[in-house]
Amino acid sequence: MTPEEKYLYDLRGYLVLEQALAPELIDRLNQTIDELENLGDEAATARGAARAYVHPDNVYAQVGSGGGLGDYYCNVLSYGGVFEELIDLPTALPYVEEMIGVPCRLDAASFMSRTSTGAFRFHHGGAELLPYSEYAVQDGHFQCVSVKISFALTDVGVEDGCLAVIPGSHKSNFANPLVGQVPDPAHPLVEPLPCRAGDAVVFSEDLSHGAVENRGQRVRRTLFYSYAPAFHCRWRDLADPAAGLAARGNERRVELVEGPAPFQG
Ligand SMILES: O=C(O)CCC(=O)C(=O)O
Repeated sequence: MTPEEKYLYDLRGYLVLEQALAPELIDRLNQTIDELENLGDEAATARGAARAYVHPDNVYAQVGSGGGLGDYYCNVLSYGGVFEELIDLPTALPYVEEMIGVPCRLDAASFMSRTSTGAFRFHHGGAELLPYSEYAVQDGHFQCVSVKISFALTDVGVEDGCLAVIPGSHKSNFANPLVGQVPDPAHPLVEPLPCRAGDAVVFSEDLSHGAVENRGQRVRRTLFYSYAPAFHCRWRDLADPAAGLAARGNERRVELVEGPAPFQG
């Protein structure tokens, strides 16, 4: 990270990496998702890409009404294929490693599809002590406990329900009045982060974040990859790899998925 990137990440709690995904990689990711979406639920599950549909009683999600498959998340690592290329992406991983500051691992990866009227309410950044997401700096080095990357697979304007954050909230010491609310892009505390397909937002999970309502007709496609210090466990089955990962011979990917030895030296 450059001195300016360090300063900005510390100040705001996130960095935008423009065009972190090459156009041909975006195409292959979207083609794979198209293929999976053409499968029924059972067939997708059999391929390792089980879909979890968002239900109206979800505490954080406002369910979209855009038709098609509706709003859902799905595992991507247990499918494998092109999604494995993002585990150790050279344009993004070095940022994560520096933000975590100790041996780290992937603890979750998922795909999210959100349709018209869908949104995600603000969470975190409310001065709570969350052992799984604390933002910290020690002796001039980041020691973040959870760093997430949101990869845009489609262009996402504010009207398409982009990610929204409250910059600086990862360091706040008072209750966050906006937690639990759908981000209002016009609110002075809220910063919507419109992206082009291929852009990545790297953020501390401690930052208050959510997504503004999708008021357009386009489906928003996003991949989330989440990293943590090596001593963390995985989020449920969200980082379970597809069979044969080790045999595919990329040691760094295997190490990030298995988790390196947490205490070295
Ligand atoms: O939709 C987004 O960009 C945010 C989603 C999110 O924060 C989450 O799924 O935890």
